[in-house]
Amino acid sequence: MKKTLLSGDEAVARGAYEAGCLVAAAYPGTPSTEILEAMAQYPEINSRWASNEKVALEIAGGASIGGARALAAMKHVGLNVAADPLLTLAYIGAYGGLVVVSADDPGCHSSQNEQDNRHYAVLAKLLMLEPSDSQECLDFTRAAFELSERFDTPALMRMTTRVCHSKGLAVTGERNAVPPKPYVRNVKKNSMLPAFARLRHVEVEKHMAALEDFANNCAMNRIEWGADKKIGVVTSGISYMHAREAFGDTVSYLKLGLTHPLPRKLISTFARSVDKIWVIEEGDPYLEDAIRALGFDCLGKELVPIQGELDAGLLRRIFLPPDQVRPYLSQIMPPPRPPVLCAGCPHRGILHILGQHKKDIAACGDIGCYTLGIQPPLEGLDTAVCMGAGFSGAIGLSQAFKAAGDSRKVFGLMGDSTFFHSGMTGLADAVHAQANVCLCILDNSITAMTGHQENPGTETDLMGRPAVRLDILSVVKGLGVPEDSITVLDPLDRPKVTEAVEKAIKTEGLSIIITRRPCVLIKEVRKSLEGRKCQVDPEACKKCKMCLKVGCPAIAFKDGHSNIDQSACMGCEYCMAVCKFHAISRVEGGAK
Ligand SMILES: Cc1ncc(C[n+]2csc(CCOP(=O)(O)OP(=O)(O)O)c2C)c(N)n1
Repeated sequence: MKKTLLSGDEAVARGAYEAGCLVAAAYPGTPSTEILEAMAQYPEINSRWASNEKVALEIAGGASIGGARALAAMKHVGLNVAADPLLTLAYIGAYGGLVVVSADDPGCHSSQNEQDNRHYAVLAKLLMLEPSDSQECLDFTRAAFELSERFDTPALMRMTTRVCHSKGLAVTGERNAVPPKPYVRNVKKNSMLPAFARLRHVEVEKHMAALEDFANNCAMNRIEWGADKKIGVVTSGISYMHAREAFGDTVSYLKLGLTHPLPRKLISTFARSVDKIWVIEEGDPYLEDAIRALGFDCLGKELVPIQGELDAGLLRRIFLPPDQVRPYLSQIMPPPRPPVLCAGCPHRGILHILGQHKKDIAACGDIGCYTLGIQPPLEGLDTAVCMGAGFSGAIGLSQAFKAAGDSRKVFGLMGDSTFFHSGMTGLADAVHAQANVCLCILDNSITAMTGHQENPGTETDLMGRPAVRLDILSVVKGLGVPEDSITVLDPLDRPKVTEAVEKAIKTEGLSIIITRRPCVLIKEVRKSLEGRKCQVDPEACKKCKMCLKVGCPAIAFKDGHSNIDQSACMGCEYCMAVCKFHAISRVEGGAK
């Protein structure tokens, strides 16, 4: 028996490895990213970053149809992108076990919403498992592959940030090298034409009924009796850990691990055995609604918040009398530190210039590091909705402006990874509709915000294999944008970016700006910049604070003038281009 310290994400990867998974695909997104990064360490599994979550799930679905055990992982909003194949793969079922991991983000640590993806299990009619710790992540993933094949359904592993990122000891096992099943052409099962889909739906309902019987009796759903039966807590996932920490053995628990289909018999047995039911769950009243539908009264969302995360201290404050609540939080809180673009970030240049033109333009942003350019002092963007909306939203906004007689030019911005994820389709529409927009692709040669994952624009893939690098300029031209409407430039070249933006404002119709400069945190880039620093001459500084407007974390106003923190400065020199008084210079002796 070997115990290993694993995060929940690493434990899912280990569980998939042990279950004999052969194919894995994902699109990065916190808190799910580390699952595929960990899977890439097992050469037995063909792991890759897909260009988006729909593609990832379709790759895994194809592998399952081909008889191989397969996994697709994504963050919660990624499941929206993958929802189309998800709901139909539920009808096709699983020949090779098919596991879909959704990592939800209660509290929006790094997401644009707090959606509770347990609803997807209901909507798509899927088996759903909710692990509470790393051991369960490993064990449940192994079980998910087996149950997926046994009940002919994709299995949804629903995790949340604290389960994904907390580390715990997990007992690891050997790999069960399940060979792929022989491929069988079976159009009635694998082609969801209406006539076949109607028949498959009947099967899906049968599988769900059989799964509910299983859920009522499986070890993943268990009653843990406490000191007495006055209070019965119904809970799942991380909420179980918080409840245990808050109440220990003073209450009884119904700990649910297989949460779709819900074990209604088991819930009823538990509910009848206790005097009062507390439902402790993050997010929506998923368990609570089911309990009420069974005719039991309970305490849930009238006390437990729908928004944000739970913790043991919060649960004690909610459920225990004040004299039993001991202080739980530290009295000293760290000062708030809102996220900002890194020192030397190439996106800073174009965002700064767009911000300076904010009266003449509106700019639709997207999801990536550049989203940080919405906030002061940059204020270079007006909107952020979802991946891809930077381009398609710009088309709609420009049409609204036209209808309103508003002459402002609309810009749309996104990064290279987002362009491959869901920007190319928006661009196709912009070309087709002859939209009056300027669309900007901020190519920093990597998927930066989630921690530098490969994408179709990189020369290697997740497993370090050589890959075909797609050239964004060629893609843009291939989608029908004439060469004279495209400007390629360095985003920190202030005069050129200013000229390109001002030209786009004056030009009617579609124009494209592609900015090219690699993320400053890429190891080789960082190394090449070693020793490159800028400094302020206090005598020459006129205290105009223009350099502070670029929002660089290395620049601060101290001792009556601007200062550059040498330990943070990356020597990008954008502040030098902004200072009208030439008070900023390169530190002599630094690398050129
Ligand atoms: C549908 C969806 N999938 C994944 C994410 C997570 N995510 C946020 S930003 C980002 C990367 C964006 O990369 P890129 O467009 O290249 O911009 P960069 O961060 O490199 O500037 C990802 C994957 C998300 N928010 N939504």
